[in-house]
Amino acid sequence: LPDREELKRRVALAAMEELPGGGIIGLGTGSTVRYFIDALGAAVARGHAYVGVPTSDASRAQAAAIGIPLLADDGPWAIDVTVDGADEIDDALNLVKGAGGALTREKIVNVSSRRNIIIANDSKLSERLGERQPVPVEVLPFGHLSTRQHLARFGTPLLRRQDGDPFRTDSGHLIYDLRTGAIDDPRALDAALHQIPGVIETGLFIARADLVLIADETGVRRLTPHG
Ligand code: A5P
Repeated sequence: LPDREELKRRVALAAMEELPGGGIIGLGTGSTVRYFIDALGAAVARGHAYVGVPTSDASRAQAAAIGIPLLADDGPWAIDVTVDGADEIDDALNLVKGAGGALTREKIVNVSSRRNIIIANDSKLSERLGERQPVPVEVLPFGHLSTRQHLARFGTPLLRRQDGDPFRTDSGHLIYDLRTGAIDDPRALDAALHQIPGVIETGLFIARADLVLIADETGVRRLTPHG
């Protein structure tokens, strides 16, 4: 049986087959996308004219090290396809993202892309978002304990930590992981969270996936928003 890493590799290779022969490619973040960036680098080495837009310093460093040409962080970019991971995926292909802390850059790149492909394995599928994952919320450090009080109206906010210290995003912000339980209306929750001053972005990606590729032991399934 294929192990978890082999499933990540397979679904990343399946995403390669969805790409045009060249163009501007959004590079997501996470352990699944790492395999995709490696494969894209191999394609560049074979002569394909791909240019990347990374969603994190980690993905930028990985892509640069294997010779993928990259655009600057400022944008604007005319991205043909972005390939990214996800932490939870519902039946409507809405997503929770941000377990890696890259949610804001990921959302900016996602909405700058003509097409968005999500790669994951079947452990990420949920009937309703929030069943298994908290919603990451990126917040400004200034006044974050006040922001936290507002977040607490929607669930239990937990300040993300790393090695004992508050986790900092690539942009220097904090993350609250908001445990909500199963979310009835993810679009409404996303809108409500955006009303809180200090909230920069949420990990709820509503109707932002054009294709979801799911790896399991039997192969790679293609899920599209309209079935
Ligand atoms: C990064 O902030 C996240 O949105 C990732 O896309 C997500 O955590 C997927 O990561 P894995 O592929 O490692 O599960």
